[in-house]
Amino acid sequence: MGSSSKKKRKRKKEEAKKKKRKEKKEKKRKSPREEEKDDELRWWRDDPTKNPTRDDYESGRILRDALDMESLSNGEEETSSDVRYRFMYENLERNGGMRWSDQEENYNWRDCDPCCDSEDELPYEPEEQEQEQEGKVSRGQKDDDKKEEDAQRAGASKKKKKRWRDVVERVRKETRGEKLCLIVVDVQNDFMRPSGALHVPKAEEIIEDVNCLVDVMTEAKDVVVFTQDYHCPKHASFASEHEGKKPFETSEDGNTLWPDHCVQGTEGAEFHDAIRVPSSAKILRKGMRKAVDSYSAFFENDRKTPTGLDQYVNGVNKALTLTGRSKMHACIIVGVAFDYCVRFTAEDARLYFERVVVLENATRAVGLGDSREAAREALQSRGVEISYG
Ligand code: VGL
Ligand code: ZN
Repeated sequence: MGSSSKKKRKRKKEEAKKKKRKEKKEKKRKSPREEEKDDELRWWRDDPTKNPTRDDYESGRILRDALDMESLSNGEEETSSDVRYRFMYENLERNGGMRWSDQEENYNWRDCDPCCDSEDELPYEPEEQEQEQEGKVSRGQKDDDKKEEDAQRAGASKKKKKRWRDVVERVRKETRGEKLCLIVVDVQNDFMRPSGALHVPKAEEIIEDVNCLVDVMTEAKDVVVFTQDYHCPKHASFASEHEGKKPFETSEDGNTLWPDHCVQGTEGAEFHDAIRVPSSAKILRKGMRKAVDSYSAFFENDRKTPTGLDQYVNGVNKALTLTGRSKMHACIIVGVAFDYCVRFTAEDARLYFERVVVLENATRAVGLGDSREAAREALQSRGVEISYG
């Protein structure tokens, strides 16, 4: 008797547990509202106007929408690179620059975002820094010659830094004191070292200038981007992949062929040791796709595959605007090579920045044929400023 009633109780308990589990499961199932939401998403996914096709991208419709330039459109048959160039030209002609919504015309970004945490760290006190320098030299004289030499070198580099700071601050002043963007192009061993696979003549001379600029702009909390040419082995831009072709000749389809360079994982692809890459910098790798080269930091050489830098710039701008600051309107570009990656990066940068300034003495050119002059002309015609620091 006792044991059967025990069994009964046990069974009842188990049934109750089962019921509870079932109820829990049912609760887990989607609520009517959630199912409705799912339906909405299904509808969104199936709606051809909301779900862009490959053709939408290639025809430039997506880009046009993204750039909010419907009014400039005059036909769906344009390719996205046509659209981009027309966008650039029309804006340059009509407005003498890009069109941006400027609610915060006189907004000074530094008013609400000091570039240093403490007052005495402010990098905008050039006179005080000179005085400090003089002090150091006199102490060096008292000690020994070596110290004096060190101090002199430090003095020269401080002067250099001041010179570059003046350039940066002039650009900042002319763009209402906003946050700026610095793009340092491809300062990697293969381009910078005389022993590098694709040494750009005299590239090593720009190291100190690039470091000064990076320091100045990092201290001012500007946005600093380093690009890194980062090819897979057997990349289509390598002459070695084209039978009978030598480096610096052109391929069957008219592309310049290069020695094997900046191969992923090799020392040649690393940034030059003497270049200071701050931890806060954005590193943007490009040229990873085997079949397509990427000179520009914004779009690959097919002129329609974005590298992601456009999204980064847009994201920073969105964050700035959401926090009540003005977005970036000016971009400074340095690095190598002036006639290739710097040139195409600067041309494309005009899509995102009202002002693009290439500081030519912090760049060096490969110099194939008239590539340097061609680059200068192309930059000038696209409204890129070539300046010196
Ligand atoms: C570059 C040629 C090939 C450059 C990169 O950084 O300018 N040039 N790959
Ligand atoms: Zn390359």
